[in-house]
Amino acid sequence: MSERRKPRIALMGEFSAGKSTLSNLLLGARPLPEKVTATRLSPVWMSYGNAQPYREDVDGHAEAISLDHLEGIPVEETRVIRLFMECDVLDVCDLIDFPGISDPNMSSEVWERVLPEIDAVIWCTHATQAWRQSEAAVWETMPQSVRENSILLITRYDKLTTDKDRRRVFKRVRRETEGQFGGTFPISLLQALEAGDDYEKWDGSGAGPFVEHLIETLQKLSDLAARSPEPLYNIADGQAVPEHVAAPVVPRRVQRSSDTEQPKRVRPAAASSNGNS
Ligand SMILES: Nc1nc2c(ncn2[C@@H]2O[C@H](COP(=O)(O)OP(=O)(O)OP(=O)(O)O)[C@@H](O)[C@H]2O)c(=O)[nH]1
Ligand SMILES: [Mg+2]
Repeated sequence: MSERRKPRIALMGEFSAGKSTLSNLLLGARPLPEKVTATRLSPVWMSYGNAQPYREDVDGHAEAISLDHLEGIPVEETRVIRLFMECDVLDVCDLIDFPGISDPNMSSEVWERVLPEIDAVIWCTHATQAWRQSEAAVWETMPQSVRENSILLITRYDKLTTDKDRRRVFKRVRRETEGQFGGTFPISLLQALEAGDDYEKWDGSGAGPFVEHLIETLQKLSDLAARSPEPLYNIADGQAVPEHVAAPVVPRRVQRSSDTEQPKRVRPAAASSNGNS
């Protein structure tokens, strides 16, 4: 019997908005070598486990890859790069780190073809140029089932130096995205990453309320994912997620106890090391 499906969260936004920094924060680890930040990559799909990394090409063929030679992976022909790690957050969801949405060196097809796999998005928008027309245009195409379970992060908030600026940006973004996200949070991802055990720094980064909201969202999404074999992206507007999907009939004596286990709560490493609940 197949395992209960985990919700799949896409990390999306313009290039350099902080998607990969956010994935490092959530994982409590840096999955890819540092130099990779300069490399254009296909979407990187991260799941719990210790399997070897591989790329899946557009025809569905899998091929082992080496993390030391990511620059050699053909972007247009690679649908996803699959990575496996034993991190707490991946116990409750899969994370898919997308390339920037309007990268002139990459066809949008590279990430558009992965959208049907997703349930929800954490969208990173760069505070100093928050919620550009190009971002709004992509977000408009998302089904409501995805939008209402998604989170908007206004990243690089430390780059706004005055309170007045911070209030102005937050208010404008909230107004322009009203009803289009489940929650909006300003954050400095760098400060959150650097916080370690420094509770004040963690709190000051804005990470606390975001992580709390994320935990709630993941609990709701785990439930939805268990009921819907189809990712939420494929649930058309106005169509309800099935209230109840009949469980396959498994004779009692062969049922594993783990089939009925509740999903664990997510504990991002940075959050737990701060005693932040
Ligand atoms: N000051 C500041 N810098 C940040 C913040 N978040 C990310 N950065 C920096 O911004 C740069 C880009 O961040 P990434 O996480 O690589 O951005 P990305 O969205 O993954 O970028 P692409 O994958 O190239 O589209 C890195 O040098 C980060 O250290 C933040 O909140 N504050
Ligand atoms: Mg990135």
